[in-house]
Amino acid sequence: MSMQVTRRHLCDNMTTNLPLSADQIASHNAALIDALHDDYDSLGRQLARRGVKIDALKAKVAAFSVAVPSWGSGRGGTRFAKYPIAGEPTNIHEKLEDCAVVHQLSTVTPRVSPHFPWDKVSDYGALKDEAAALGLGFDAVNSNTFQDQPGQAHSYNTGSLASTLEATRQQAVEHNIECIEIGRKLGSNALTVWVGDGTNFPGQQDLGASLDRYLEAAAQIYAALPADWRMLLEHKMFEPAFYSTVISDWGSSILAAQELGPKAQCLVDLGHHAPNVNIEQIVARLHRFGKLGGFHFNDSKYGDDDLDSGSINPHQLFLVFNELVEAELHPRQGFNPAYMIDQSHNVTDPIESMLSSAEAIAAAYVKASLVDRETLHAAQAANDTMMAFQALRRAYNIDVAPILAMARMEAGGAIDVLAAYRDSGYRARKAQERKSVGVGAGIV
Ligand code: PSV
Ligand code: MN
Repeated sequence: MSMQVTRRHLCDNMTTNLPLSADQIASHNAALIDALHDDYDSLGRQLARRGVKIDALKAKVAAFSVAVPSWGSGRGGTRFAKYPIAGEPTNIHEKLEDCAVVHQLSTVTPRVSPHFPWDKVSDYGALKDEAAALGLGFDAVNSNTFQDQPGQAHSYNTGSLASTLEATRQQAVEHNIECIEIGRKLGSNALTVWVGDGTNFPGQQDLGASLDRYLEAAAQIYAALPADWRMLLEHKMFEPAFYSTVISDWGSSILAAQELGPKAQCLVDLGHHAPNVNIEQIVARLHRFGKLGGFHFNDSKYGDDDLDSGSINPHQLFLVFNELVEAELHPRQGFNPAYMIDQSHNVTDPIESMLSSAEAIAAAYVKASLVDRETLHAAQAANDTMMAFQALRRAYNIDVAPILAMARMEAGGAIDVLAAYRDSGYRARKAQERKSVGVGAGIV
């Protein structure tokens, strides 16, 4: 679930059904291997001059992983429209297959975070085996009380955990408890709870009482958590509620997590903040109080755009990882964040977007690991602002691509993930095999 977990090697005994041919990846790599060694050795010499061992960094990245969202394998669209592509997955089995392609090429995404009821099946034991045969495990399970489902007894049009209606709140609690039960069967150990509850008009609801209702309902879910599980509270400032949301920011989130208990922690989705908020400082604060539970990585220009990680502001991603590496070195009350991608791919092939994002996230982690912390801390202590800033800048400016590529290749992945994916002809094959997705609005 985190940086501490060693990446699953692709030749695992359980892995019997990989979607891409290992020979094809190897022959693709063969054409690039000499250039990679050249770049890796040159970078190794450059880093050695700074006292950094490149192989140690490579080992760090080899142990790093981030989960992919099951819903990220489809063309999400916006609330206005969705333009599906041929060969897009229409069920969890096909989504897993696509996530397996991402992991096979990137070797950095060994787990999938499922969303219910979107990913409902009748036999979760069989689904776990199916994932294992594809080289995958499951990460945090996500509940969905922000949409009505066919046949549902009570609408969420008044909210869910914070609804004024007792029966609706109860239904939302039961759904979350069902998600925990499903997650147990899948081998997960965390539940991510994001609710769309909130208001669109001043005066629509009592701001204090709605939080009371949320806390009371969330406590019932918390009580159903197995001993080794965590409940990750995801905050979001706006959308679908545009005036107030119940868990609107990291302040509300940490207050709720503190009230619920030690198994409740906060999840930071990079798109869920007010514009220009200092997210890296939020990360440091949450860690300080033992409440940093996990991440939803994505990027944005304006709001919750759900763009690919690192596509708009890779420097912010680096600064977030700078805090995470600092936290890793100084664990305080423990440090085990669940790293997940949460994106909506509107105009790209979702597999390509997840490959690109996984690389951007891993790059930010390696760059943050490259920061000379002794120099940084000494400059901070001496109030030498410029040198402290330069300690970060020097790490950020290094092109770490050869380290990532070498770690991938050694784990059975591709040196050039996008080229290998395109050469594989995977999507065109799936376009022949899979039924087409209907048009309509996407997820919010
Ligand atoms: C809400 O915007 C969110 O970030 C939550 O994580 C949801 O579960 C996910 O997106 C999918 O809609
Ligand atoms: Mn999210």
